Amino acid sequence: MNLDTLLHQFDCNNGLSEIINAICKSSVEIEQLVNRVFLDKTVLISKCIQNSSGDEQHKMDILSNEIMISNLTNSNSCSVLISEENEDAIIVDESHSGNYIVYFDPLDGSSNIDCNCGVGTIFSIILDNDKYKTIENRVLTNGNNIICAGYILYGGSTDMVIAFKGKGVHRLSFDRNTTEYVHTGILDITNKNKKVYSINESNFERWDIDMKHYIRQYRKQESKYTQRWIGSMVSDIHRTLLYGGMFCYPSDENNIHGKLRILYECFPMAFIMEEAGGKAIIAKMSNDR
Ligand code: AFP
Repeated sequence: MNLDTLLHQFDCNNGLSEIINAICKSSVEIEQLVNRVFLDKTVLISKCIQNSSGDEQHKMDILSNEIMISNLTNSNSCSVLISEENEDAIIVDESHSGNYIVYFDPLDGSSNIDCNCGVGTIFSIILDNDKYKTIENRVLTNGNNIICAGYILYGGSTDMVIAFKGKGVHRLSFDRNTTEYVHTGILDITNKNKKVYSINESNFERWDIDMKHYIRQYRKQESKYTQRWIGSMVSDIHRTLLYGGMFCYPSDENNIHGKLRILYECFPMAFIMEEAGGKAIIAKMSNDR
């Protein structure tokens, strides 16, 4: 089954399938950039400026962001685009405007790109219900309004994982010969039982007492857990979905609100995890990120 058949099966209409196709088209273009990263190294991974989240922005982040914005705008289905790489929300011109707000991180994990680690594009989509309200009153304040979220992992192969509300999580793999995404499975974490905990344990000394206590349970010999941390959320979540286990990034003394961005990383990944039968938990909520 290819992507079009899947979208048809799920009655993705009113512009939703156009948005997903625009994200797919973008992923194919971003994939080509990622593949060429060592050939055009000086251009593609040269460091640039800090983005709106305070992260260092690479040329790759900027190019990937431009690709996403251009394809999503041309889908004629989005009213607002909210990108990790842009300070402000992008209001799509009336002539191209549609019914949905799309959130995205065009290239998450880009600080790992120099060593050929899997990086990814993360997105989530909500219906733009009330265009008469100001943008501040229309954007996502929790993950419950998401109708579709997913990510594309640019790794050994390029995989798209996409979740629709109430319809589970689907994995599609990009076939470079036919240049199509092909359905390669339904992801259900409930029948995966590898004992892996995924956390940046080098922050241990900076966690609060409860967090230390929680992780010590995994460390115990009898727990039989092993630890994995790539440091690229898309790769770490992908492994967790496929094998089972847990992923977390707690706040610490240096990052009192946590490191991950709630709109671009936490909400979409929590949505995917829950659709796959898993749990997503937030211990402390900050309004800042
Ligand atoms: P970059 O996009 O700057 O590489 O950040 C990636 C990320 O936000 C997320 O994908 C990882 O899970 C997390 O940072 C890794 O953080 P540490 O470097 O602190 O392990």
